[in-house]
Amino acid sequence: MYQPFLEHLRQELFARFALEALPIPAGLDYQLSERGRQRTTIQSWCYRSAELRKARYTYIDGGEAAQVFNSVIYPAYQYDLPLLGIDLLSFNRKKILVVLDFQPLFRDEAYLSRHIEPMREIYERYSDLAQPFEMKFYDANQYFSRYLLFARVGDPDLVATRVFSAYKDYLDLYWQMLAAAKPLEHPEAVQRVTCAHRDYDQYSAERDPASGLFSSYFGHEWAERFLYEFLFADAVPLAVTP
Ligand code: BLA
Repeated sequence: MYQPFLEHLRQELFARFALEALPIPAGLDYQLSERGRQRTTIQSWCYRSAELRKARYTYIDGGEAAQVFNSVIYPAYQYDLPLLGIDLLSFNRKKILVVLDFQPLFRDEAYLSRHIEPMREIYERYSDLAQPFEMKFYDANQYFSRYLLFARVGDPDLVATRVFSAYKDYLDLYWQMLAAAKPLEHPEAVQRVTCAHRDYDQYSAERDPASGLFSSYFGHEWAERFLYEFLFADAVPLAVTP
């Protein structure tokens, strides 16, 4: 269902950046789960370039039962740009959730007007995809912007049309902003961004709503490794779980 989204991101990344593959720990790059008759695969890719310190994406293919495309793009530390966050989910072609955002590293007005305000025009064109749900897992005021697209899509046909179009527009804007970004000059400023990336990973690893889903398909141990060694590799597990 979301393969065209993956393919579009892949093409954009390869066309715009001199990518180098980043290694994914053994066993985390691909996994197969067989529960009854349902085969579910999870596959991930990860790259870096001069402008991007980490660009990762993951596809879960469980046939009709589960289609998930998830990605985070982390710019190099010398850019204080938001992270590009993508989470597209479909379960049984019925529960379809799309989330797309430029995830702010800081929340001061100067930062938001520089890095988040540019999203506004696109956001307003896709207001049907910005639905006012309460977040259950995350705090909407941390690492999410006011121009977040967050929608439950009732009609699966809208994914290939409306959602894909919004996705392409947000990505285009993100590449534009990255191309125009000026590298930070002061080491302290770069250090502040580095810490913000790490805090984002820690926060995200601890709250990831997919943790239960990974465990149910691939086991608890695999799920923990996937979260802390791949998805949010700068996070440290807080407690040792039995
Ligand atoms: C929600 N994301 C979810 C849910 C799942 C995932 C299972 C819960 C859906 C539900 O039952 O309501 C799935 N999350 C994943 C997967 C990965 C993951 C498969 O990290 C990794 C492969 N989530 C992100 C990113 C964003 C994001 C980058 O990983 C930013 C755009 C957003 N996901 C996001 C939000 C929700 C969500 C806002 C709703 C959570 C809530 O209600 O608090």
